[in-house]
Amino acid sequence: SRRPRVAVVFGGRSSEHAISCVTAGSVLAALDPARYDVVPIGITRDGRWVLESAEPERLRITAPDRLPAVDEQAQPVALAHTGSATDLVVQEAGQPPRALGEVDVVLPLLHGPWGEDGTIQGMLEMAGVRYVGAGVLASAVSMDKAFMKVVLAAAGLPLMPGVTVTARGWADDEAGQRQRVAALGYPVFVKPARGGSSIGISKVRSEDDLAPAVEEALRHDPKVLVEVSAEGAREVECGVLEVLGTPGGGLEASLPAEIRITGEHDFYDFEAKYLPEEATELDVPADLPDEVVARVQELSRRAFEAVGCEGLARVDFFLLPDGALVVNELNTMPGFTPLSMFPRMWAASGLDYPALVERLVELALARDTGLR
Ligand code: G1L
Repeated sequence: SRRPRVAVVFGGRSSEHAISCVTAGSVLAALDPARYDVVPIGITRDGRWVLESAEPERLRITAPDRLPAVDEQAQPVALAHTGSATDLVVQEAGQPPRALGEVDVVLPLLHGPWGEDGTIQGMLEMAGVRYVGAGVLASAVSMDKAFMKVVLAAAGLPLMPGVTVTARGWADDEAGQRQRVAALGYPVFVKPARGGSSIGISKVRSEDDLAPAVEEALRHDPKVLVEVSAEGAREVECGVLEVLGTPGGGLEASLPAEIRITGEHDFYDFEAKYLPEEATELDVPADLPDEVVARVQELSRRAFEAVGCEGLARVDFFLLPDGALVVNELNTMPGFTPLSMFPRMWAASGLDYPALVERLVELALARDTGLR
């Protein structure tokens, strides 16, 4: 039987275009060509799909001022129905369209709008193509911090108290919104509801500083989440993977890791996240008592289930000074280079990077599309 054809889709119309390219470079290098027929597909910054070179070398970062990007000159490619199957079709200038063959599974390495939010998942559902990771609803829910909290709260998971403020609500009744926030108690974090990285987030210590923080966050999203700050908390993360061949059953949780913020950073902000050596210390696995590890793993599986994730998720926690654990957020598309938390937590748990990628592909291949 032929090797499954795996399309790795990356780049995209996102501020994290380069990160997606670097991630694709790692994933492409990890996929065994003897097992899989790997097809790299780039999405340019303006949203065009192109057939990328099979050479992952060019996606590496060679210098800080030379970030990789999808090749704008590469040939256009499309997913198209050709009778019974969904094929990849390349369009060379002045040539008739050329079919590359049926796609068995897509690995969508895309961040933010048009990728992580359920849009590409919906496109693939309609085309009847299997893909790695969360489906439409779970992707969309976990992209929106306000909806994520509603879903996690309804499942009884412990969370920091918070309120949402919309652009309309703020314009119509700023005083009312200030009261809702004051009822939480300061300090609070003000965050745009959507958007992957920490852009637009600020910490507010008193009511005097609330308005500029809300207005800044509203510049990024018409919906803003205001949450009580987890003062003095430790930040702990945990990876969850579905177990192949145990429908309705198995979810495996990794050993947790801890992010220790060193230096000046108040929280795991944009700078700290992308300058890890300077601002943060990553403990993989985290130095935690067995009983705390067990609680983190149990809450991680419950959060995965509450959001209706598939394949994988990373669940982030605060461990409060009184010992309570609260869920901060759930990520269906976590950082995914070999140096990122999710792969490192699994490596510490006995699953190395190539084995992790293979497990995700095999989970996706085992899915039922309902179409064949
Ligand atoms: F396909 C998976 F496994 F579901 C998957 C997809 C995307 C895992 C991790 C990611 N992450 C990313 O694409 C990114 C956060 C690197 C995008 Cl910038």
